[in-house]
Amino acid sequence: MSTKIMGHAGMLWNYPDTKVEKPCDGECTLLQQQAGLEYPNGTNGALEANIDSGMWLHHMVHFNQGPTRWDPVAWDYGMACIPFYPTMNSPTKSERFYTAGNERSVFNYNPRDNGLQSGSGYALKKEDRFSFLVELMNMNMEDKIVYMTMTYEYLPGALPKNWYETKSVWLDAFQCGTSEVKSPQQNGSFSIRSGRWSPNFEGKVISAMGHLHDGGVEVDIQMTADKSLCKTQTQYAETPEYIWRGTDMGTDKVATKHISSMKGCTNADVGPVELKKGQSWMVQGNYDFAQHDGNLEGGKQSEIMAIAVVLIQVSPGPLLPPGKTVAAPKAAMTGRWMLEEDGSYKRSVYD
Ligand SMILES: [Cu+2]
Repeated sequence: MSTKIMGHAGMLWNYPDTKVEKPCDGECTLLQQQAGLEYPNGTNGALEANIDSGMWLHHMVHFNQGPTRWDPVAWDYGMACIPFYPTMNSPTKSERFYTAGNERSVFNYNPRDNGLQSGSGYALKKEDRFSFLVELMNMNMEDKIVYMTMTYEYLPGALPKNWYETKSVWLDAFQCGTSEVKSPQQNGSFSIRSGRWSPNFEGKVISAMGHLHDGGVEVDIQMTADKSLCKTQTQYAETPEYIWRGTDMGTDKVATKHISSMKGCTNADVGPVELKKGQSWMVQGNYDFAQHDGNLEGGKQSEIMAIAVVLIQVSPGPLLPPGKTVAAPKAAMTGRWMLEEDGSYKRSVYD
């Protein structure tokens, strides 16, 4: 499964692809998925396009639109949720269920591996429509052709008997904005965090995936003000593909070692935990530029992120959206980090 993208020297910024092939036309159950980036014919024998050859899967968001789809967190923002626009989606008719940065995280919808007796999966329906929002970076001076790939493991047909469906919860330091936050510091350690989210459905927590930019140390996912679900730590340059060996261009300095995976919020790590109404969820991204170099643009730390997607197991059948009305645009700014005139960073007043 692939989508052809023309990469030019520089950035392909939030490219919407609304014609994404699904793994099945009718019903099937996704067990696992992972995004990737590949060259059409391989470069130096390698098919994978990664930082060692100057190609970066900066960010991708996987949307699913359909009659039973709605996005639990973006629901509170309604039409004020910007990322849904480029792909002609809306939080009341579609949901963000998968995301990846260059670390190419695996989402495991069925971690228990009990054979076919019981399990959980993201159950696709015939009416579902896939779309991607893709951001790629090419650090080479010449154009490159790469394919963004999506690899699925799935069971054909309807959700097996005694299985549960999954729902993804998207927490973000700049929820419903670009997800990109201006780094509040140029050096040392600091944190960025989202506003609080009150669950509007209930289920069992399966696992969570975190996303930070280089310089990031860990993602702390909190269920309530005094209880952390788990912390997921960044791993850097575990394989040579994640090491940049190119030369810097002026004041643009790319880090040598890049995030290659995140560890710490698997099903085994989180244990039996429930997502419940009355909790107040939050994601915090902890950064330390003294421990890990960030990427400089024009001599300054480039934009950073703190995202967590929490996978929840729910009973099969359509999960109804909450009966409340969509919030007015002003309330939709809740939790947004605002850059003040003096260069400092403050949480939005609507928080
Ligand atoms: Cu990112």
